[in-house]
Amino acid sequence: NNQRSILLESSSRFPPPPGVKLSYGTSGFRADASVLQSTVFRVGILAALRSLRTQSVIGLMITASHNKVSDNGVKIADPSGGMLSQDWEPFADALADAPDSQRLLQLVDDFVKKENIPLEGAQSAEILLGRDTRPSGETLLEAAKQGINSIAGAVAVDMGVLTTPQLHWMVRARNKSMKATELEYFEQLSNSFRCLIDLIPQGSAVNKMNDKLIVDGANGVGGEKLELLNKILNGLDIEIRNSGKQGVLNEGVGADYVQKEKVVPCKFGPADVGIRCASLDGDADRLVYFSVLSTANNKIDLVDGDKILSLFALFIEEQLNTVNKCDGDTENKCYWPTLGVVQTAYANGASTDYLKHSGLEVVFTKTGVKYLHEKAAEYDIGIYFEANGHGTILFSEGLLHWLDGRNSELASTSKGSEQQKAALRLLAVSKLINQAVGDALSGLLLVEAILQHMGWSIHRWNDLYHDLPSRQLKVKVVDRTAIVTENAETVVVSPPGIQEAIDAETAKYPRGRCFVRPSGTEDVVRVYAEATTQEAADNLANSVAQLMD
Ligand code: NG1
Ligand code: ZN
Repeated sequence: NNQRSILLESSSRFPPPPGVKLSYGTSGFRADASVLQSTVFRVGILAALRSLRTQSVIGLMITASHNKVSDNGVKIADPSGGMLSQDWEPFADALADAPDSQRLLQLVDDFVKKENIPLEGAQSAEILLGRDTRPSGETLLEAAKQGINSIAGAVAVDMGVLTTPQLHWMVRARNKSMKATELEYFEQLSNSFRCLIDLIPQGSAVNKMNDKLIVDGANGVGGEKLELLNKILNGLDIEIRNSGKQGVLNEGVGADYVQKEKVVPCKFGPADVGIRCASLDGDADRLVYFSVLSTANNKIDLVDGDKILSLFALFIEEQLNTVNKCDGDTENKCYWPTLGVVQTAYANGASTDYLKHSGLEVVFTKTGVKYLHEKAAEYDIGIYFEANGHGTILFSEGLLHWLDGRNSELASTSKGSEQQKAALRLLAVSKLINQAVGDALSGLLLVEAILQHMGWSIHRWNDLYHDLPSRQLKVKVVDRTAIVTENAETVVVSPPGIQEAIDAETAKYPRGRCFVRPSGTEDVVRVYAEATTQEAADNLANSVAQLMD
């Protein structure tokens, strides 16, 4: 019939390159841009089917984040704005892998039956498309459109160049029947930021804090968007460097570079010593802070995702305690929401100790935002961050409802009280922080608001705890899938004997901690080691790396 012949015809125009096998990893499909046409076309088909199946708006983002500029990638945003549901990932792999149009058609046929997808009905599907600033993005976006258009009733809406979190936010907003343009996104961020600033307690050292923030935009989309947002913000002095295409995307710049290498990014130098600086990654879903050190050349004090998490957790906990202050008022319906903090094994041990000592509940998941997000969603307020700066705060509907009620009640009994202000602050945070996915721009505004609230400099913040020295290594092995881990990737269960050998090495170092796992995005095994001195961390990592051969 008609649908079949359209699919056959269009897919024959996007033959898969021979010998390329891709899989939908923790960040969708990623590869050298030159081999991605066929995959992106097919992900267009997948997005259309997902939209028909869920009867919701779906997102398709073309980006390779912090990877080099010649790479690209594609990933799907589900109706909630989160990552594609994990039970569709095998279908994504199979689609990308189909050797020819006939086999592709067969796969689609079978899947449509299995999932009961209303194909060729009166149903319609809508897919929002976004891409980062990579030059290959334009033609890949065209391939995605053709994939979408080969499914009857599916409509592709090109939202242009966006950060990954902007696209996820738009998908989420559309499915809540809200307007979802870039302007609405910027307005929500700037209004909720303003709200937090207006609620800063009298006497906070606000003026001292009104100093400049310098942001490294990774020569990508994040800097460009921050420039636009900055025009409608007030209460912040931001200078943006490495914005748009000033230099090569991610080369010597960006959050991944700064966090992994712990060095000063391009266009930053001695003149910036002591100033509060931040760095975004290539698609602006990661954020780290740093300050340039005066002493050694090229060295920085890194304020990573763990420390952003700690700052957020501290602030949220303080506000929750204030909202619930009972003031001897027996009528007061005190309700203690569950607050959970989610980390991975890459979180610095000092951060975990700090969070636990602060009385917070800390849980661990496997590496990959989809796992952290899922876990955080189990709490009334769940805060998650990877050490590399990807994370956000999730608020349950129930909690937001309770906060709304509490706020109205307090507005009539004790308007302007600290309790009411704390409720308003939490509501503002829920609007400022991106509930769909980690977002460097909204994260940055929340950090800035909290630092002003506390009257803290970046140095005061960085002193919350001191990172244990750590070392990360990559090891090339014949078959990385031979390494099987458990317990949030902290224990190797196969091959036998490896974990015992790692334990024996680790035991040689005071406060030593070490784990290995196969990377989900590169063909390597990653080794992470931590100890009380840099030399010890290096030695531990090196000796465990040798065990991998
Ligand atoms: P892999 O390659 O699986 O370690 C990396 C990051 C993750 C996550 C993903 C997705 C590290 C150690 N790993 O995963 O945290 O960001 O990429 O982009 O940073
Ligand atoms: Zn990214």
